Amino acid sequence: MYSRVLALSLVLGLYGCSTVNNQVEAKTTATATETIQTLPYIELPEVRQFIDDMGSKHNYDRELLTQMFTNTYKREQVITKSDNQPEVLVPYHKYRANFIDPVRVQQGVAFAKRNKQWLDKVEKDYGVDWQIIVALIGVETAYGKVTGNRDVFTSLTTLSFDYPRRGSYFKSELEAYLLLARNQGWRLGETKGSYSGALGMVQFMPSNYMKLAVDYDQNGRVDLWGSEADAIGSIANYLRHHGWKYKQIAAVTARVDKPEDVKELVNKGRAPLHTMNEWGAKGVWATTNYTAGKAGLIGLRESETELDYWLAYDNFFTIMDYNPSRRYAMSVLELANRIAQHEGD
Ligand SMILES: [Ca+2]
Repeated sequence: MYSRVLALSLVLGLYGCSTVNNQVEAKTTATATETIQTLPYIELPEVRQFIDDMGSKHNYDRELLTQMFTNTYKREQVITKSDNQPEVLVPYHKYRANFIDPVRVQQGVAFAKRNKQWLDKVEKDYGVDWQIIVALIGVETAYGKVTGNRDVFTSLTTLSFDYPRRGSYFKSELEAYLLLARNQGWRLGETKGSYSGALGMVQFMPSNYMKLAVDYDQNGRVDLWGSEADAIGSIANYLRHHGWKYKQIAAVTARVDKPEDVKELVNKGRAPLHTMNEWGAKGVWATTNYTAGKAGLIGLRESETELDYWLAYDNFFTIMDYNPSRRYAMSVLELANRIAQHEGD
């Protein structure tokens, strides 16, 4: 009995609104094993409202959506994964080990070699450094090898209607996906992506795919799964859109005289905090070639006990616009440097 009560309160917690209480009871049927039996999404009033909105706002095929939501059920794993992202949970020295290894460096060098014409062109067209683009594709999907095999419609539906913390964000991504699918002629339910609905070798969310993906090889369609040129152009377009500064340093290693004194300033905010002079006055010093502009102070765990420091410039925070994790941004930079070092090999 306990587990049924717990299950019910969990579901109530998720929907948390008296108008759907009947729905919740309908959705919750105790089985012999006291697990929750979920009904298809079409049973939820907010899903029917969503279909109506798509119809009136975008003249979207209501019958098609009704049919899709009638055959779509909550995918629990999507929620579990969204609450346990390695970007948040794993210390840097373990996190980076997933991305900075000789194989990924070598594959990055190979990717750069076979795409040299596009990478040369993209630097001129967009003013984005080639090695960052290659490293991003390397970290996101191992250069297009791991683009996700989950049906995007089910992932985005689950996150829209069963993940209240970010439900409105995912609802707008579901809307974007549906429009994108209609524009591109994709059959709903056949698009595969990550558990959060990210698409292709660059893992764009649908709204970014619509806004920022480009047909860089000019074959008449944007293909972020099959065309490395389109992936390269799209990432460059994204980074330029978010303010990438060509050939500017992204981060330098730093020494901190008294960590206690700057504790509050470590990993603070999403933009550079102080000028290098101001950092110097606080006992924070660049240990490698730096530029004079403003920087933020990044601290990441290089071992269980040790915190390493960096002074990070605008470009570092532009990478965080791609994924708002400092571990992620630092991994991309490290991988980019390694690939650039080995490019001539
Ligand atoms: Ca193309």
